[in-house]
Amino acid sequence: MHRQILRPAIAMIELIFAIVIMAIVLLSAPQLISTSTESGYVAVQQEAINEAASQVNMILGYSWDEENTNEIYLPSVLRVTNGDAGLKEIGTSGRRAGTPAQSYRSFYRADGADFNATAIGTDTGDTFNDDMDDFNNPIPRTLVLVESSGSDYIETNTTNITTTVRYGSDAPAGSTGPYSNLGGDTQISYSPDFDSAATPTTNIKFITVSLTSSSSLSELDKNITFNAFSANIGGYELEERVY
Ligand SMILES: [Ca+2]
Ligand SMILES: [Ca+2]
Ligand SMILES: [Ca+2]
Repeated sequence: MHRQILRPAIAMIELIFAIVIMAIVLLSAPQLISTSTESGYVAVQQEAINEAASQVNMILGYSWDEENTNEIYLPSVLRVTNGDAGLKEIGTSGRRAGTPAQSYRSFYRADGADFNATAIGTDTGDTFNDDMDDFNNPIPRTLVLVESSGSDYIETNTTNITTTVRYGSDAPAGSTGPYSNLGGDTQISYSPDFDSAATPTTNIKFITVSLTSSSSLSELDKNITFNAFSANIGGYELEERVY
């Protein structure tokens, strides 16, 4: 027997639901468009933040000072003029307080020479940047430009990236120092004060990468700063372990 199920094409209640849903979709459309424009701003900003973060990481990968750039030798700890007293060489040991005698971290290079840390900036004979402070560049460079051409973009925005490398205070924080009092101190804390400048030369270099953008759009009108520091501790070699 042939059975047929009869069903109306569309029930009135379904039609009402469909109309209501369409109305909700249409109501939220302007909101979706505005959200996607804002996420475009965020994408531009995120791009700039990534660029600044990789700039910091890139600089941290370079030699601490020009006097550490000789690739024939393992970098030595450099002498500084305005460092914390506790970070000086103990006698003529070549070492700081607390540095094991077996450590590579010495004030003397393998050939017996020792060196003073140099001034911030590029150095005589540099054909390219080869140490951290060579990247000190107070002149901002344009990082991102959102063109305002036609109706595709709403705002022209220029984000500037500024990189500074400078000497900072290497003094221990609070009353926990000095560093040389190793018998008495179980903990020595250091809090970098990136707002202050130290008279060169010290055992710490501050690296600051700032993003500045001015815009009538609050989403883009933001300043973002990355700070990092690197210490004058010389280099080390990995020992080979034979099994
Ligand atoms: Ca050089
Ligand atoms: Ca250099
Ligand atoms: Ca330099």
